[in-house]
Amino acid sequence: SLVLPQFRQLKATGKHAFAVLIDPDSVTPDSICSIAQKCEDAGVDYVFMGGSIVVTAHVDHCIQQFKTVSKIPVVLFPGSPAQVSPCADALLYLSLISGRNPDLLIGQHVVSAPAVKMSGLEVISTGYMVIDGGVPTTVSYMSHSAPIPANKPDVALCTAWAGELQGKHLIYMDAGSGAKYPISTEMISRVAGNIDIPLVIGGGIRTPEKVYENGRAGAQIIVVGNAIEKDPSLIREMSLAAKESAIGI
Ligand code: 1GP
Repeated sequence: SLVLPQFRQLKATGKHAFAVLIDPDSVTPDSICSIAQKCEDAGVDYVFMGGSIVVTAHVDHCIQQFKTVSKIPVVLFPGSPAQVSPCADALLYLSLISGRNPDLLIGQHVVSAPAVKMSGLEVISTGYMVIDGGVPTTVSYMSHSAPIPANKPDVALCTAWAGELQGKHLIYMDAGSGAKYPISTEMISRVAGNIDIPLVIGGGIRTPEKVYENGRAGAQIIVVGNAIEKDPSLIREMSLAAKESAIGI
């Protein structure tokens, strides 16, 4: 079944989902099966697949391997058009709306449009916003774009509003992989409480407590990559924390 209606349903019912980010560059065909099994056992809701710089060309293979073990929907979170794979369930069609680099707002989209059309993927138009996480991240370097300052929730909200007004289906606020400081709950609640589309939060989240806080602040989907790569035993508690953060509506 389609992924975006599930995200919208989360927003409508005050429920929250947990997503594990898998960077195809840091897994092997064997290790991906072990991660898939752990995600399956822990009741993970989604797997986001992608990275800022994929040097390997095995995204297809990673997803196929993953799917031999788990039925969890795989959502592409591509760092470049080369990462679009028809094997996934859906594609976050990212436009870097916090940046001012036309290539990442529309240029790469034009180049990849034929491949995206032909892929048959569910395309989820995503307003992607990078928030300053206290360390220069790959995405800010690669995108030639300054992140939104961490202490400017109003700038974040106006950016999210602009994305919503442009017809984006989803807002993804990201402090960047390995961020020193994850996005503040103040900023999350400011944005989540004032938009009508689902909100994804990621970057620098290291504990189940932080996952829970982000859910309480109003994020529909909470994404963790690095911390789980280092310690896969966190998956279960984090997945549970996201579900326990549900807000009765
Ligand atoms: C990065 O939001 C993701 O794009 C996840 O970040 O690897 O720091 O969890 P981490």
